[in-house]
Amino acid sequence: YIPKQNAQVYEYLTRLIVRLERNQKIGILVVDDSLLSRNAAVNLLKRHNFITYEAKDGIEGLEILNKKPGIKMVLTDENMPNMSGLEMLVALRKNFKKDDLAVIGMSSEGPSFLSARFIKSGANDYLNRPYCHEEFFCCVTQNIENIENIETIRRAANSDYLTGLPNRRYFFHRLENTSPSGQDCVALIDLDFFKKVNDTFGHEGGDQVLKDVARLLASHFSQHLIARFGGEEFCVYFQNTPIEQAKASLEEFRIAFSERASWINQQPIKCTTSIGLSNKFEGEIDGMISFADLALYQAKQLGRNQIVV
Ligand code: GH3
Ligand code: MG
Ligand code: MG
Ligand code: MG
Repeated sequence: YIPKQNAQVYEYLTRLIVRLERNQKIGILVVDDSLLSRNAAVNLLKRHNFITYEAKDGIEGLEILNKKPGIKMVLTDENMPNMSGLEMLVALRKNFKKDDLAVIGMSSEGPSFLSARFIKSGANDYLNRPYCHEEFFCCVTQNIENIENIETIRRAANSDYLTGLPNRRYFFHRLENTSPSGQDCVALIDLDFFKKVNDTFGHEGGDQVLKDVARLLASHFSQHLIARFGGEEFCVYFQNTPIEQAKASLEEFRIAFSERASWINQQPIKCTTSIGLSNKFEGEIDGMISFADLALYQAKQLGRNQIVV
């Protein structure tokens, strides 16, 4: 129980409680050959609810990092047998980027430029020993929060706010280094007469249909890359899928969507989709999407609510 009168203390403690709850899911690895200083750090981290892992040298540290998911931070000593902190840092940065895994260098001995060497080798921060508890927690919390903020920004940048689906940016980012194989195909899915839905049921009604179509797409094509491409246009990329198989599953989706309704103010909204599908490509994914777009245009011309390959 925290008396509400003291607003500042109240706010601070509330933030602390939220933080402690979130920490329960965050793994921190402590790498140090000295049992004494390893224990000191681990005990402090446990006090703040973190999941802790321990390693006595760089080699063991790398092993744990590759085995255990959910580690967001490594606190490492420099001087250790077998593999030093700096050597481990250079090795782990090949797989774990600075934005995903925070590394904090620690040392009590050694030259004063050790902090600079840690930072230059890819560490996020440096902590001198002996440290006071307050200093330790500030450093850990600050760096964990930086990682979490980047995660939040990345998620927001890659997904569509209304439907929660991946957006166009994410779609192309994911396929950046992919050249379509003979077995890939792509579908463009566009809602029919959607302007009329907005005109009849308002933007709120239109938004509801968009959320529903996104959910149905996600359930039908969970194995594939889906994105909201634009206003009422969606895209599915079928990797290693024969076009007949893609067409059959799109047909199932098309019928399922046309047979259900969205609801707004107890009124049903019926809607259909036109779909263009293609496996033709001229070098790049963009080319395949252009062919799917042509097919989609034909589907509209032929009367909508159908698939054209
Ligand atoms: P067609 O069958 O030829 O595709 O006709 P259409 O009416 O679906 O196509 P058109 O391109 O004329 O209209 C698309 C509409 O989608 C216009 C735009 O206001 C609406 N729209 C785009 N994004 C959103 C959105 O996020 N929410 C809502 N409610 N409407 C949107
Ligand atoms: Mg040491
Ligand atoms: Mg449309
Ligand atoms: Mg459209």
